[in-house]
Amino acid sequence: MDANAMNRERKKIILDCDPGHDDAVALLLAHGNPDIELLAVTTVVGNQTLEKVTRNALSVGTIAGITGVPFAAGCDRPLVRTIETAPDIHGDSGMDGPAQPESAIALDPRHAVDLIIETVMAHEPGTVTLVPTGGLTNIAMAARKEPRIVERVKEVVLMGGGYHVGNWSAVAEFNIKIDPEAAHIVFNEKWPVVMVGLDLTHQALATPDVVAQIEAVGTGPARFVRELMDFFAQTYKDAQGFDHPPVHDPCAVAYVIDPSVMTTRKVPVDIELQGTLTLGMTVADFRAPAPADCHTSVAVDLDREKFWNLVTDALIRIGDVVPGVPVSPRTTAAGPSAAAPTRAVA
Ligand SMILES: [Ca+2]
Repeated sequence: MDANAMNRERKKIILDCDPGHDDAVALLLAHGNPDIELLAVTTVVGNQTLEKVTRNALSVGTIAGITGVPFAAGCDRPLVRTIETAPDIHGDSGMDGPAQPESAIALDPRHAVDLIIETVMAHEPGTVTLVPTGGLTNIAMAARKEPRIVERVKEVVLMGGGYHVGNWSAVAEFNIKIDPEAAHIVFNEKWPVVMVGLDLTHQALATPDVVAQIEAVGTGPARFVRELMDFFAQTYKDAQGFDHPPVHDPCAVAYVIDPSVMTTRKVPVDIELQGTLTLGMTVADFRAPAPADCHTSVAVDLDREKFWNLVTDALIRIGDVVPGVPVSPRTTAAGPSAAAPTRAVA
C-alpha cells in the first residue's frame, strides 16, 4: 500500500460472493486497490453450489496472496426457492477456464452470516460497506438475525438487478431471480442500497483492448484473469449472444473505491415476488420527484476507461505475490509445485 492510501481513510468492505468469473475479478480488485480494506470474504450459493463457489473463492484468494482476511461459507440454498446455478455461463466448477491452485487459505469455521454480523458490530457505525455480488441470501439472513446491523452498515452496494433488462428472464437478473425473497428483504430494509445492475454492468465489457491491457500486466494473477475472460467470452457468446462478456461484479467494488466511476440516480426499487412473468424483477420507479425517504439508487452510466484502469492498477499492485502457485498448465509445467504454507485465518 502506498503512503497516500495509508493517510486516507480506507473503505472497509465485506465481499459476499459466489465465484464466478466476475466475482474473481471483484475480489482481485478489492484486494489490490489501496483504498479498500477487505474485512471478510463470504460465500453464498449462486453461480454454483456453495461447496464449489467457496473452493473458488479460496483459490482466488490464494492466487492474489490474500492473508489475514477471514473467508467463510454461508447459505447453501436460497430462502424459499430451490437451488438454481449457472453452469452455462460459469462452467461445472463455477469458475471454469484457468487451472486452480490448491488453496493456501483455511476456511474460517464461522457461518458467513455470523461473520458478517460480528464484523459489522465490531466496527464503528457507518464504516462498513456490504458488497454482495451473488444472491442476497446471506445478507438477508444477517439482517434478520441481527437487525442492528441495518443502521450500522454504511451502505449496501450490490451487483444485481436491472431496471430495463434481465438476463435470467425477460426482466429479472440472476442474483435477484435465484433468491427474490432475500432480495426483497435487502431492498426493503432502510439502509442505503446502491443497485449496480445490468444497465451499468453491460457497459463493462471485456473487449479485446481491455483484455490486452490486462494481459500486458504480465503477472500470474493477470494471466489468471485473462484465462477467466477467455472462457467467459465463449459462454457469453454461446449462451447470451454477447460479442464481449460483461464483467459485472467488479463494478460494485469500483463504485466503493470511487463513486465517480459511474453515475447513479436515486429512485425507489422493489422486488417483484408475485408475477408469473416478472418474478425477481427489480421494479424501479423513475417518476419524479423521488420520495424524501428514498434509500435506494441505481447505477446508470459507467466511466469505462476509469473502471478498467482500476482493475489493471489493482493487478499491477498485486504483482506476483505467491511465486510457485500454479495458475495455469503453462506455469505448472515451468515452475515448482505450490509452496505457500497453509495458514489459519482467525
Ligand atoms: Ca457473482
